[in-house]
Amino acid sequence: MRFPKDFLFGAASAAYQVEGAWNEDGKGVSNWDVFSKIPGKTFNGTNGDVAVDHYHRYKEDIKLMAEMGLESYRFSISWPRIIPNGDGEVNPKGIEFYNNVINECLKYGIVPFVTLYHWDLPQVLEENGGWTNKKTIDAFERYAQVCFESFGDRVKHWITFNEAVVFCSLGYLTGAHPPGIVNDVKKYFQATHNVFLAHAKVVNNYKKLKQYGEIGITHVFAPAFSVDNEPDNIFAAKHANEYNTNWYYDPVLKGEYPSYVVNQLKEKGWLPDWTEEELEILKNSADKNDFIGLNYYQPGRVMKNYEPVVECEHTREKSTGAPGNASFDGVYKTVMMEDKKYTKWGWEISPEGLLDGLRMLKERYGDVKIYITENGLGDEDPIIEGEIVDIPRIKYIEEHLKACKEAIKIGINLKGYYAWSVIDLLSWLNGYKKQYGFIYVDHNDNLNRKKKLSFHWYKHIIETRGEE
Ligand code: BGP
Repeated sequence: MRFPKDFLFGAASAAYQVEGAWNEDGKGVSNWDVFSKIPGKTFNGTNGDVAVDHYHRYKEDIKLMAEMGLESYRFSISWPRIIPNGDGEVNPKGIEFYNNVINECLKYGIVPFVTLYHWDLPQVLEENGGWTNKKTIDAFERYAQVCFESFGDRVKHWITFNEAVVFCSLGYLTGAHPPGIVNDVKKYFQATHNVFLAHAKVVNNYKKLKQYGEIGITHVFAPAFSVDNEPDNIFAAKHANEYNTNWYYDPVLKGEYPSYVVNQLKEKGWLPDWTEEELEILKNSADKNDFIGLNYYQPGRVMKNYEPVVECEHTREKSTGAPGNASFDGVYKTVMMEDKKYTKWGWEISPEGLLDGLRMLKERYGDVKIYITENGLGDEDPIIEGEIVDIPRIKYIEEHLKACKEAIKIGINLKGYYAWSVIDLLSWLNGYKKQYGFIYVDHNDNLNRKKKLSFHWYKHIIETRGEE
């Protein structure tokens, strides 16, 4: 079987992780510009001030993407580059930069797939409460509108937010992302609600513009599975799915919150402040979503947590995504299992988990259109005689594409696959050592680009549409 003609083969990046030029051409300061300079917050103090200098090298990078035969490039717009202080003046140089990127993609027939928010919030808004402040929703609406009006004639695929679960939980529960707040459960849930509301409003606004493109949101997709058949552990996995999947997917796709979680939040005093009118907005916008984007790296292997809930010490290492942590409410914990395979950073490699998870989604949300908006292997790539021989990455993506094919065969409405990442870039908490790209960046030699083995392999996959 070949992948259907309308299935998009893509690869992704995010502004803060590739652009650099953090204070050039009128760009405002982002929360990450500030946070990454606080000692101990990032790996060895790495930050995105220069990143891989995509801001100055986008032409060279997009040319390489074209050479690879990439059909679509998922990238994000930096909000503070467009509106430096969050809700004030628009920066013409910022508009110009993304016009250039978009036009460069189109020149080669590469479809731009644009994320509006991949975590770099204007610092001024962060200081005013960030996503816990409802004023941020208004500012986001305006920023999105500026983007639609400036680029919507050429951009036909929009993602509002990338991975709300990550920036909200790491921002307000573990403190590993800005604003670096620890164990504030009330704020965590408030931030999630505000994000869903901002998403719903922006979807409504987009539809009113009649630009005839598509819009959706990208969520982490980490379906939880019980480690065994023990009822306690099965319950723990259900609980994890309620909090990490249903809480995020239901308000978007069903327009309402899962009652299991709502009831518990009520009891514990963690329910976000919301109005009837806001809940109505969620309800009315649900069927306007054109797709859901899934970032799939690994499933969760879950068991009941028998240890008492203690205020645990939060470290950067504990927030980097490897299993082994108790949930914030102490109900379950994620564990590593002997019979599973893991990356060097402890992330499980499980193409089966993707397929099983997609089945779960279909059961709950029906035939919603799906893009895999991120999937890939973080590795320290082997260099042999000057060549980057990233065979483990090829194997990883090959297996996950196989799972995608299976999914299509069983009737999942899957329309595209975006490898993370198109080029080596900054990992938020792991610096530059954790590589994901098809294109290598030499940090010892002027950030020069070099094609990895996977570059040629992915080109072949795209050319043959994955025929085996
Ligand atoms: C996702 C983010 C990406 C990217 C990826 C890999 O959560 O959307 O921006 O960072 O994970 O993560 P890491 O760099 O931690 O390995």
